[in-house]
Amino acid sequence: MANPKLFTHPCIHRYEGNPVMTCKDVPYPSTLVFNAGVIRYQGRYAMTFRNDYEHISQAKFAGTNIGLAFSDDGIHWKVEPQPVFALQDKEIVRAYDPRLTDVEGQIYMTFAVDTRHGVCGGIAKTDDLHHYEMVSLSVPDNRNMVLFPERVNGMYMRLERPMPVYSRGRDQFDIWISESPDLVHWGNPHLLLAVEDFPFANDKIGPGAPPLRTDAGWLIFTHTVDIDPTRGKNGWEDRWIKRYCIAVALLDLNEPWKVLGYSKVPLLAPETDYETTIGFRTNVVFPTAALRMDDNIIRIYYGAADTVIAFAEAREEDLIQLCLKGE
Ligand code: BMA
Repeated sequence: MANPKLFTHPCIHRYEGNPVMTCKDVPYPSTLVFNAGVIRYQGRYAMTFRNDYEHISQAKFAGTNIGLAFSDDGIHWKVEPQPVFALQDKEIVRAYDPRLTDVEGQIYMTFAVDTRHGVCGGIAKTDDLHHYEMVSLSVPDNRNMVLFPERVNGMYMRLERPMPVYSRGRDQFDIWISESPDLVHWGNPHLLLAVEDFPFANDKIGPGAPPLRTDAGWLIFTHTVDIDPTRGKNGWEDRWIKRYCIAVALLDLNEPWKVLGYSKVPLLAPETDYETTIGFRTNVVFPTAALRMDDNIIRIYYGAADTVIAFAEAREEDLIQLCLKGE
């Protein structure tokens, strides 16, 4: 039997001008523009985004790099003339899915790194968003790493998503939290949220946006995945049986490994044409940034159908209540 249809929660509203960035905005080879880190930068907004270029076949592209764009309002973006980040050598295949965090005045980008010996999580630092210095790379298999914007009890904190294929089986993957004195040495890991916590996920979950501080706790936006073998041809691939939704959770401010509550229904489920039918991988909404706007509105940026960048907004208080009440 097919999985049930999932719906977006009424507390969140998509921007009616979505998508806010597509490959048409990019002045260099570009096919898919999605999964972007967004921060406030020098009174404006800055974004680093994943760019897959030159479609070869099915899920194959000639390459992936990371582009940079600026905006006055977070809606209309101007892309810099050249990509700003790419990793490739004998061992490293590519870097992708960047997230940006301003940690106490220093900007860091976290990203996934495909290597010939597994998928790792990378952390780099930058002062100008054009130049990056590697800080650390995790052991495989790990990705979807995001940094907290401030230290907690003197320690840097990150959310991450190891992939315990051997013990849990493909793809029962969960969200973990760990800490570091210097962003290089990471330890004291705790399981934060497991895939089976979410009634609408049966596959895997992973961190999305870097945590956002509220008076009630850290708000985190995660992706949740359900698979349905009855799904077949979809997007550009012969077979794609996953659906990605967005969920929200609230963590204790001082002990962020304690979950205060989380949504038992999706916050955002793929519903619009740019999330469900137009694009490479349909039925994907993948959160990667959350910013507080005026009037305590939270704006969540997400990749849609692995093809474009969109955002949706909700009141901070509604998101907190959704976490505390569950639905
Ligand atoms: C994940 C990552 C993301 C992508 C998502 C949906 O595993 O590869 O980059 O957005 O799948 O395809």
